[in-house]
Amino acid sequence: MNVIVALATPLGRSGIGVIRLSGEGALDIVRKLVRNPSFSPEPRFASLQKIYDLETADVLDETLITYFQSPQSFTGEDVIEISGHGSPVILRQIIDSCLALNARMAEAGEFSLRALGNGRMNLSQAEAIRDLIDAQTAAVARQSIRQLSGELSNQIQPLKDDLLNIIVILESSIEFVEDDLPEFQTEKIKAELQEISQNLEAMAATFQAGKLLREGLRVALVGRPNVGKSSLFNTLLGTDRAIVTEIAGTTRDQLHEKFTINNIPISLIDTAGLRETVDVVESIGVERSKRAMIDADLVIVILDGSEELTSEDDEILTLVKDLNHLIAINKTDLSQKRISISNTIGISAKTKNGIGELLNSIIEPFSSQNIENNGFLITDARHYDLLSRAKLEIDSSIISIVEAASEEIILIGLHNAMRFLGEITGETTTEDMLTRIFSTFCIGK
Ligand SMILES: Nc1nc2c(ncn2[C@@H]2O[C@H](COP(=O)(O)OP(=O)(O)OP(=O)(O)O)[C@@H](O)[C@H]2O)c(=O)[nH]1
Ligand SMILES: [Mg+2]
Repeated sequence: MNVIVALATPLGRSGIGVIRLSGEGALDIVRKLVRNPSFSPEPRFASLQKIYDLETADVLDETLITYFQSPQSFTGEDVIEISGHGSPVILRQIIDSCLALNARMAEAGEFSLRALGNGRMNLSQAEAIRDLIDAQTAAVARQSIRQLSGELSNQIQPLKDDLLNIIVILESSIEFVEDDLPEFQTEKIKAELQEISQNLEAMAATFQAGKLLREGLRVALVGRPNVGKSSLFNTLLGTDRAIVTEIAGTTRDQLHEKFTINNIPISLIDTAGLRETVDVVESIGVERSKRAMIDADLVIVILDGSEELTSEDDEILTLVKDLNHLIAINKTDLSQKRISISNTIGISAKTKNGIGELLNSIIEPFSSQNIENNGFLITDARHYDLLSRAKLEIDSSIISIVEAASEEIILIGLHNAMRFLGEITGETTTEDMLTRIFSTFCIGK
């Protein structure tokens, strides 16, 4: 394999910057950089080396060079890491020298792709490295580390083993037996398939929490003007971010801010109060509020408890009917009018009364998931999709068994399920898919 090179640390000024080379011949390139044809670094030991300009022989940098001999390296090939001073100019010059010596710039994720090709890790582990690097919160990083250590593949492997056993029994009954399988055996296979299906479903179900952990929850505050949306926005964030006045129609543009509830990232959106208006600016704001409602994972409708419900309130309540929503009655510190709606949460943005309860209600549907009990979560939509598809295929085979279909028919779903499970770890992944997946990696990984 040809030698690839890339900067492994972010581009910019820093204490050190690390350049990584991988491939047969990496050591020859480095020998030329250090102008020492017999340079033979001991694997896994750092050695202090000057790197010279290829043409002028001027010293470019003083570096630490570490050699990882194939196959004991990240990619499984000869890998060399050059730790130079973190000057973008110097690092660029060293990389250019490597390119002049016939290395080629690595593509996004190419180091990981080679590691996969050389059996150093499976696909879900490579994806875990990408997710770890991209993680925005400690909770996501923890899940990625668990995936990296093979937890996902370890959970899937026994299911694949069971599935393979069943496939072997069915295949051999086609090959060798004249009659159909005896009933006790098909019953047993059916029960085993049902168990596999349930296991896959349980794994896929953790994606709801996993996605939340990774992407956070978009929560939009909506209501007619002056009910206290911006006041609640500020109270939840604990800052005076939004302008609050007693004038109806204060908020025009949407405001977005992030905060967390029990480690769950929340993206909070304050919107313009919804009402019919002839004001051009305000009416644009109203349109945006409606869009924000549709895009949100959760809508919090705010009503003013000190006033009667208005037709505007009624309209908003109709709008959110089919959306995931909560209803909060604000201004409970003032004398209250009777609002005959069930399942509301009384709050006061001013005194902070009821805010704790509101926070709990926001994350309630997710806290019953494994988030606190530290379970392993599916965080990648690709894995979720494959698990769900594998389950559906198995379910269709179960139906075929119930319908006393032939072994050939039953096997179709089982082979498909096997292929989908194999795609998670990369055994049955096509070349294009790999290219697509690895293009989401960063260069130098
Ligand atoms: N007493 C009391 N007043 C509140 C409370 N929340 C908000 N207010 C007052 O209600 C008025 C409107 O508050 P805002 O937060 O600007 O209301 P809004 O829903 O964002 O209004 P628009 O941006 O115009 O749609 C202000 O005078 C706030 O001080 C509360 O819990 N109790
Ligand atoms: Mg406002």
